Amino acid sequence: MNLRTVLSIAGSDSSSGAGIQADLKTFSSLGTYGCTAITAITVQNTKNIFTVFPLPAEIVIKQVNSILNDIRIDAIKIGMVYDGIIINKIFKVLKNINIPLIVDPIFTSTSGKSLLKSEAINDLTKKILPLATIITPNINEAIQLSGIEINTKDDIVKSLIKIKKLGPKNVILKGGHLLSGKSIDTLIDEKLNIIEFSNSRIPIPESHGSGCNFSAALSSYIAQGYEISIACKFANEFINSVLKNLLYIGKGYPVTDTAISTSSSAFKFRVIDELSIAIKELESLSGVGKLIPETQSNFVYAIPNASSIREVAGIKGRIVRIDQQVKASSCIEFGASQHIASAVLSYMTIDPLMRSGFNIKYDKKIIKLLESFMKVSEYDRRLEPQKIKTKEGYTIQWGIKKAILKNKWVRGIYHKGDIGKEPMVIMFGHHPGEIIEYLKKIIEYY
Ligand code: PXL
Repeated sequence: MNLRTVLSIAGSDSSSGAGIQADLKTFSSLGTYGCTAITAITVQNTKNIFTVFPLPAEIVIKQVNSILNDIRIDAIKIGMVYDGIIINKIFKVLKNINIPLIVDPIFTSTSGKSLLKSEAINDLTKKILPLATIITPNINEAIQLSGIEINTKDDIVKSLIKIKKLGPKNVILKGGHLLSGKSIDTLIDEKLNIIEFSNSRIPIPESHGSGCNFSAALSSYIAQGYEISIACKFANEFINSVLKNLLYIGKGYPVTDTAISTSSSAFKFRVIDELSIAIKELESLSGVGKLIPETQSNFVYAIPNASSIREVAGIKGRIVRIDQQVKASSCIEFGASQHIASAVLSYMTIDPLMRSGFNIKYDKKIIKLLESFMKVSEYDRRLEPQKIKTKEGYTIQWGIKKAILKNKWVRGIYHKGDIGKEPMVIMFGHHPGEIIEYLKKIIEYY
């Protein structure tokens, strides 16, 4: 693999929402290799930053040099630098090298803690900003750098022009903090063109780490060789997609975790792959047809840690009976199944590994066969409390939990129906391949 690389010079965040930890996750998510030089260790959680412990400047520089002397670095990102001594040493190294430099001018944290000593602001502005290929202030940082209050689009442009005069080749002002209907990032490029990147603003509370993730994504795209305006557009789109998956991992600010967002996309790919293999095998089995209920079947598979139907893949339409065999009536899609997906999601609240499900018809002989090789449990739909019955989709959740409480580790759960409701069995497995194995056993003796 011919990987592009980014060196991040930044602070450590023990809660991993921002700083070095966030940078590394974003670099990897976007297919770049991240190296680090840690400037300071922060003691923090999602609520607050308790301590900032700067490392000796020589140690910071030794980290930078050890990387630059060994690895070809395609972009350098600067985040929290904290004090003037560190900034001056970084300046001495960077002024002699010609690698794209992305600077996130970090002054304070979301929670309001100072991340740059006030006497060091001048050093950052005078020494580091003139070396930058691009700098990525948010609204507050832009106000501080330009001295211009920002209330309107005009103010943004005025502020950008003033910041550009400090020496960076390009400036992108992140608009996430602007309380309008849209999140607009505004770029002033080398030729003084003003370019806007807009995305519908996601109505979210203040989050921790989105600024670091934006500049880390921008650094990755620049390292990969994209020109500045394209890299900005991609970074804007990336952050917008990540903000849809805010994580309430602690008791304070939600965090943005770019690696979790990317791994859930990867899980989706694997789930579709495994489910489609299982469905091919299902369609090749002779004798499955007679197990299909009147209301037909669905075969579902959830991604790890799924909590909504959109995270459970199933067959759009149903699996239909054709004589002795079955056929999927359409393709695999996330969110395609209501009923069987809800059953699996309910099971997953008790055992998160039980991610696959398939329903077959109920008869006494099938239950006997199932009981010969798996644990089976039942629930009685007629005993369902009235207030649950009237809520669409809740019966199955109630029933599955009831059946599991009766008999732990069950793989088969059935009910004998209710007025207008066909009796049904649902088989559960860790993955769809297990369910295919159950089906083969049933067919053999049924
Ligand atoms: O989001 C700015 C930031 C950068 N770096 C570190 C941080 C923070 C915010 O808390 O802790 C280490």
